[in-house]
Amino acid sequence: MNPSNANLFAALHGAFPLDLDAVAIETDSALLYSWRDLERATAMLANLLGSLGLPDGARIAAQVEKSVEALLLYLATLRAGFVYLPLNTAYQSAEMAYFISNAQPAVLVCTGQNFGWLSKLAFTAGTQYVFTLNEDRTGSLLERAAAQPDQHTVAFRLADDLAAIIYTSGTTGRSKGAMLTHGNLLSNAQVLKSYWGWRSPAEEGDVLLHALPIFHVHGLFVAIHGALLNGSKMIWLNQFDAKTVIDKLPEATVFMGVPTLYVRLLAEPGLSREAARHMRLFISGSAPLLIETFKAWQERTGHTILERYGMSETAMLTSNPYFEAHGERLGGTVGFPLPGVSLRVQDDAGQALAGGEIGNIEVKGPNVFKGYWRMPEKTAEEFTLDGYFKTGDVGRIEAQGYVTIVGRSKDLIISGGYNVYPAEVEGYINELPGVAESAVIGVPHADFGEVGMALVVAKVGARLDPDQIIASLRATLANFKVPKQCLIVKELPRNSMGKVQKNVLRAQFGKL
Ligand code: MLC
Ligand code: AMP
Repeated sequence: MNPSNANLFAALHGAFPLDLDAVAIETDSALLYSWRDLERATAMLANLLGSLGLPDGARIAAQVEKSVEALLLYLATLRAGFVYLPLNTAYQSAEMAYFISNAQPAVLVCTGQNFGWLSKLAFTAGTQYVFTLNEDRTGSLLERAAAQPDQHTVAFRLADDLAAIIYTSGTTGRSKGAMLTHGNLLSNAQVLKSYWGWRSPAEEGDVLLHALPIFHVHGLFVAIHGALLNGSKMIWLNQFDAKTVIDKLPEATVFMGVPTLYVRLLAEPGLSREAARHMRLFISGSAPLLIETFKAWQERTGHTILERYGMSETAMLTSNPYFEAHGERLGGTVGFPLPGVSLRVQDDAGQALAGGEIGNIEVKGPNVFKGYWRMPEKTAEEFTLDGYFKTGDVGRIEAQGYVTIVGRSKDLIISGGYNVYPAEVEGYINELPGVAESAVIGVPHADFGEVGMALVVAKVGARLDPDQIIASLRATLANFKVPKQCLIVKELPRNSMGKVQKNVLRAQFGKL
């Protein structure tokens, strides 16, 4: 028997409602896209990609502002069977140079404003085509696609074929591309569809209020696949703005955010039970949700936020229950392993720990990625001999099965839902003139949850200016990676092995 088409787009497309003229996406600037528009536009873009003579497995990289057209490019890439590579718009030239040289995309789509330097960079690295796409729907990508037919047969793909590469920074400072397959993404989306009780358009259909960036797992996969696989309308905000979200809540039923979005919404007097009356579900993830935020949200809106836990390498792993029959939604926990996900807690020697004991979280399941792009050794290091992926998160499993994350074994700062690897930032600081060494630590922050602080030691006889260090980093690194504070210190505390004791630094400087 021939295998069926496991292309993720085929499943999303199969879930489009019968009424193709119904609204699929409504933007905050009152643009309406019907399901037919999605169908035709993805066909035209897929035909454009297909007309370029690209080899199987070609990467289509995009560094563009959030827009519905950027979403269409993602869907068209799946449809045409290529591999999507989304890149945060905050990335600067050195970061982009690395991603492009490492991923070697055949096509790069960027904003018109960045075309000059990015196309030079991409062509030098062997990229064949560079198109532009702007927030206002101008640019060569759509111009070229407009001449293409609006019919397209979805490319045949196996579940194990690559659908996307998501770069996540590494503990050594070099980013790694997590390779996600059609099967990884579809299985995860299907599990979440039933676990979170998505309501079909035939009943009182769900409407997703989409306010997250679309270059990471949360906004691109969890939110978008959720809505599309359910044939649900999306209200689309190109940027997060707390007031606009509150204005739109009465038209929506589902909202997903990182904790910072909930903190900012709580700061708005307009957030009330009345504003959230129509909502069915608020979901939080990507970073720890403080119990104060969880409780404040319950008090102000009457809704209990559902917290879940995931990673770029694995998509979603655990979730608090939606249905009462599955249990209570417990603040401070990330809920239960999702159906199909096997999650265990081990000690450093690889021995299973009893319930309630704190250790390393390891996972296995159809959602777990295929490996790091062109890094077989790194991939092998991150898996156990019996095939579990080492998340780098530290936690415990409570008696009733709830998972709690208590920390991380990886040296990582999560700031406003974005990951910052201290090693990468320290690498740049250490190259600055007059710097002997540095340590970047995460310190608590009311808005972003956690932010970076740099502690820098000067070379003998050198004088360092903290503002100058911050200014230099701003010119090189994505803005969210730049430490919010820099202090010059005499020395860094070290243990007997010579390793910098970041816990000591956090205890000393964390409250500043
Ligand atoms: C912006 N800034 C940040 C920051 N975002 N600093 C630290 N951390 C962040 N996350 C800084 C900018 O550098 C700038 O500083 C100032 O804040 C204002 O910038 P802005 O662009 O106006 O900020 P804003 O638009 O308000 O963005 C904040 C935000 C955004 C919270 C809306 O960060 C965001 O959308 N975060 C969501 C990230 C996300 O989707 N993560 C999911 C990863 S997937 P200055 O000094 O220049 O003024 C994942 C897996 C999973 O983790 O489980 O989901
Ligand atoms: P990323 O590499 O951007 O995919 O980030 C994944 C990391 O985010 C995980 O390894 C966790 O450390 C963290 N994370 C995601 N969701 C949660 C959550 N609900 N609570 C705590 N940490 C989380």
